[in-house]
Amino acid sequence: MIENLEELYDSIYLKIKENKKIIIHRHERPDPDAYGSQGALAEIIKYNFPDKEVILVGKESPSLSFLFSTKEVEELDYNNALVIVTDTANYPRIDGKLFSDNNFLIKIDHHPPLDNYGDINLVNINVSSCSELIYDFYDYLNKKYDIRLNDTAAKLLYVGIVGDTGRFLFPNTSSKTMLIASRLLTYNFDMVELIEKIDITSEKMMRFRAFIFENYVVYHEGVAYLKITKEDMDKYEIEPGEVSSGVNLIRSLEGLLAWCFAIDEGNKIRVRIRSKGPVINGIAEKYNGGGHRLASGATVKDWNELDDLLDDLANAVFKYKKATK
Ligand SMILES: [Mn+2]
Repeated sequence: MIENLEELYDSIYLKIKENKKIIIHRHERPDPDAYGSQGALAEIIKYNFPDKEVILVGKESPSLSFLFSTKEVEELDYNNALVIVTDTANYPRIDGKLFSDNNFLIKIDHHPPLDNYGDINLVNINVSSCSELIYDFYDYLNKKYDIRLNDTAAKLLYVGIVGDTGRFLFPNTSSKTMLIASRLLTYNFDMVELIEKIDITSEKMMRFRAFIFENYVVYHEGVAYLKITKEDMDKYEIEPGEVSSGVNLIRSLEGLLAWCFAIDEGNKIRVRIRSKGPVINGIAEKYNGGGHRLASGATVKDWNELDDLLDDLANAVFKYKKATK
């Protein structure tokens, strides 16, 4: 797949050049990388091709809407538009699907490619974030076609990388990630102010963090989980998406190797699984999910099935410990 990257960059560049109107999508419940990759790509296109119309769509997230706002669109807006989707692994998760089969669709993403819904699919799972991938794309275009990056694009890419790497702490952080971050910091934006804004936590979320620390359960040596019921979410007035954002809060627990948050969404229980070594996306796939080797999502039908999933995690942890002793 990697040897094709340059070909993919070229074909996407050609499509961008060919089209006057470009509509860029991201995934539902957007995180900093969804905002960053989507917004930066738009900035790069607008900066280098000022006569193009670039439209950003997607429901706003209250905590990230300071970065830029999106536009309400209708089906008519998609006439003769090129559609690009960033940071979105599968079709159902695309936020806003008013485009049709007539629209040429490009997927740019860094998740394992289970659903290549695009006419062109630029997927690289060896980068920290979709924002890093957008930077790689830009870097290639810069060398070949003298495409430039502006301050706003640099800021947005930085936000995306910081978000998906947990501030350069998660194992997806590579030396190349750091190099790119370093280059981005040569642009003119206030990094400190930006990170403080990203870090702002609502009071209800602060209280919910206390709930997390109070209620996680050590299931087995190296394995922990947290159950979150609808009542819990009502009590703290938080949404399932906000719960998921807390899954890394317990990662520093001594001895922990794999853990999950199980969130009761009414008709199903969504499970966010994380690991510090054992590969867990096979387990996620067994329970109607998938994802990265060390960060995946699954769905179970009830709490009993969650126990099965936890047993599988305990097994993976046991094998991992034996193999790495
Ligand atoms: Mn991402």
